Amino acid sequence: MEKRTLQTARSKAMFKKARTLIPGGVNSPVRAGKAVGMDPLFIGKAEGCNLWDVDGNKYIDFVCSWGPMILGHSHPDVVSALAERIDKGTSYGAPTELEVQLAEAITKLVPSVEMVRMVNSGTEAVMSAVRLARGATGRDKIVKFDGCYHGHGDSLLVSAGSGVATLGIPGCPGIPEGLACSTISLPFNDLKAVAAAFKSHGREIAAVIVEPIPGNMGVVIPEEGFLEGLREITLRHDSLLIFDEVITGFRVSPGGAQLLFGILPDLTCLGKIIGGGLPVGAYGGRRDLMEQVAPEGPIYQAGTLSGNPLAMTAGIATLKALEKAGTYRELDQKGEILFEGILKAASSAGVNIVVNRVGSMGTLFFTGKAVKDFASAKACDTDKFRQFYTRMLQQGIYLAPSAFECWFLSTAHDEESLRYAIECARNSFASL
Ligand code: KE4
Repeated sequence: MEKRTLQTARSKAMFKKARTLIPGGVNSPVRAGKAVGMDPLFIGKAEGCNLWDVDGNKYIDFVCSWGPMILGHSHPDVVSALAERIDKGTSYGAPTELEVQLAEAITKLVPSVEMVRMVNSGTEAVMSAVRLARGATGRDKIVKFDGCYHGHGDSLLVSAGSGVATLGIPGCPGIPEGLACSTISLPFNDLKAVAAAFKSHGREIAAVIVEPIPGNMGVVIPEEGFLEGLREITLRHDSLLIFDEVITGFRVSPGGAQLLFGILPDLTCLGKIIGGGLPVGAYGGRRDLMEQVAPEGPIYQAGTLSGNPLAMTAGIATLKALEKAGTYRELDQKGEILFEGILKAASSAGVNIVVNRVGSMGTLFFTGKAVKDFASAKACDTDKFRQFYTRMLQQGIYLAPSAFECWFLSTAHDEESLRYAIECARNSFASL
């Protein structure tokens, strides 16, 4: 493989200054690249499936801003909708027709969502859904799963995935013991453990929250009957089932994982794609639950910029573009081309990898064994991942700097970019 040493002087200089002003030089830890031993690149612009860093290096982007950019960057429909809206003001702190339009689109497409509240991030969506579940049931305990990440809300930063797993942070200082002990974290795909938890604490458990297809320990596929089992056991104990679809919502189907699997949770958390790259989160579900949220009901949640007109505009334009016939079949086909090609390349290089993929989200694990929960994900060879990551970046392939994240594809990734990525993977495997 021709070794291309990236010229990143401007990124380095920016990072040096950023570190004097921003913790770790980044506004979100996983971007720092600590896990792969590299300083972050500062991005100057993005278009389609490409990013350019501030030194002018071009990359094919498989991070897609950690999921939101399912149409690729600077999609013409999104850009023109924002351009048309921008001179009408950026924020009013008052209701607009736009938030009603986005709410209508979400409630039409996501099977279990009868009513929805906009917030500004996935974390806020999860925090609000958990508070609602606790308020509606009068119970305190929450069940989550090891390796699942539900944002940085206090109750959920227990045995979390994503950046917490990437940085190997054991627990997190600053979370009151009284709160942390209200969270029970169990192995994903382990219904027996769930049954045991309900046997011991059933009447205290407000809700089970789950990423229906986890993306934060890398992609892990729910085993046959696991999600159905969660639905059944929560119903039996008058607990609520919360699907955290911040990643899977509008990613794996027009109605998320709940449409794909035909399971109706009581509450759903959304984010990423519904903002089209601008800050949007949302939580919604059964009307009888959502009507307990202020000002309709007593459970308080609020936000200065919730329903922001520009964010709504980008979200509406994104969901509209995703309605194009065949979009999800095309995304799935692209995912298959990419990961089948990478599997073949690894096999011919004698490198053991496992790929877990659903549609246009997937993860490559350096292991010869199945990856079905956090323990098996953590057992993978992260050192090999680090080497692979570096070699891919040197060839112009931009991956998440963590073994515990997803590769995301967009409608902007064309056959040529996928073939090139496979070629780069072949070169990288050969030099491992
Ligand atoms: P945000 O608060 O970052 O918008 O969403 C939190 C969140 C909630 N639920 C799920 C399933 C999520 O994946 C996330 C955030 N995802 C991570 C990456 N896997 C965001 C990247 C980052 O932290 O910078």
